[in-house]
Amino acid sequence: MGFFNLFGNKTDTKEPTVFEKIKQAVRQTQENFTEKVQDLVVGRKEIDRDMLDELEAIMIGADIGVTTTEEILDSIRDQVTRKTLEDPAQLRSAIKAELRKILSINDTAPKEIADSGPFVILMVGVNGVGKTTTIGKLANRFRSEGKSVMLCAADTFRAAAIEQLEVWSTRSNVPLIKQKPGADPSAVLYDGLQSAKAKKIDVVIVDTAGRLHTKHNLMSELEKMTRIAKREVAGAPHEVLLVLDATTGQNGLTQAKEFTRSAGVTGLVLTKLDGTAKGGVVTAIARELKIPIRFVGVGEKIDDLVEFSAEDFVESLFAA
Ligand SMILES: Nc1nc2c(ncn2[C@@H]2O[C@H](COP(=O)(O)OP(=O)(O)OP(=O)(O)O)[C@@H](O)[C@H]2O)c(=O)[nH]1
Ligand SMILES: [Mg+2]
Repeated sequence: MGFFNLFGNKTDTKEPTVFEKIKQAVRQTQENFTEKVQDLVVGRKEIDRDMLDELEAIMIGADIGVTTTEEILDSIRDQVTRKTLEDPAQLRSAIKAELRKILSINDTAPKEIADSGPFVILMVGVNGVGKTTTIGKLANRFRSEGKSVMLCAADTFRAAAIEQLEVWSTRSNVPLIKQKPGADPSAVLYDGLQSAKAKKIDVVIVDTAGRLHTKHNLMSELEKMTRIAKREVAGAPHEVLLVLDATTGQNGLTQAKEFTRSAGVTGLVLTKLDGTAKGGVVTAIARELKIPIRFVGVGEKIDDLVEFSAEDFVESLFAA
């Protein structure tokens, strides 16, 4: 990272940089997308219709989504017609520019954590997407930035959910507020917020259930929790982060639309980017939901969470 020791050698920090982490996580997507684009243009003299048809198939295969793919191809066809794009070797950079444009729409900075009263983050999403893991990673991140953090076990539907959060609370060394399995999630949230206010905690991260008896129950529970948070802490919930599993591709979009309706989602976390060859879904999600992607999960370990940046994502996808 630019630190040099007394002898002028670069100090050997084994920690991968944020960029290296994303690059590693998109390796499968790179094979499935960027390398195929490269194979498509190599040795070709002109951009023709066949080439663009093949490009379309590659993009859809990388889960960029039909609508988003069409939008990108329209722009590329237009550039070809106007002869501003003729050389197949330039196709890569044209695609890169299009992806960057789409992804930057939502590239807004996360909300500032103010000094006054707890900053409340509600984590929502269907079961198994990585909510609890992401909470642990976020807790660790905020704590290492010098913030005091508290976790709130409002997924009371499964006994194991509370235990899993407890493991992450120990691992990230932050306190946890919990009740018995089956307790009213809103009551746990209420407790958590009282305790956080009394202890002047900076950030409260709330785990919620991914599944209840019915989808309707789940959504009305989230609405109720949002109301409680609003009543107990001014401006809360400051962030409602919807966690989406990148490996489920376009299904995530359907889930996201439902949560957005009921839970007032303010940001997205896309997990398991490291486990998919279809990382193009990031683009489809950014374009269709118009909600900022805050973080991406790039592995199962505590520091496998990076802040999302359109620039880094696109660069890593096209990096050698
Ligand atoms: N490879 C990889 N695995 C991840 C990532 N994030 C979470 N996981 C794994 O996904 C699985 C589910 O994660 P959880 O955090 O338990 O998911 P959850 O949303 O809390 O699930 P429920 O509590 O059942 O609703 C675990 O095995 C995690 O290790 C990631 O970024 N990359
Ligand atoms: Mg969980």
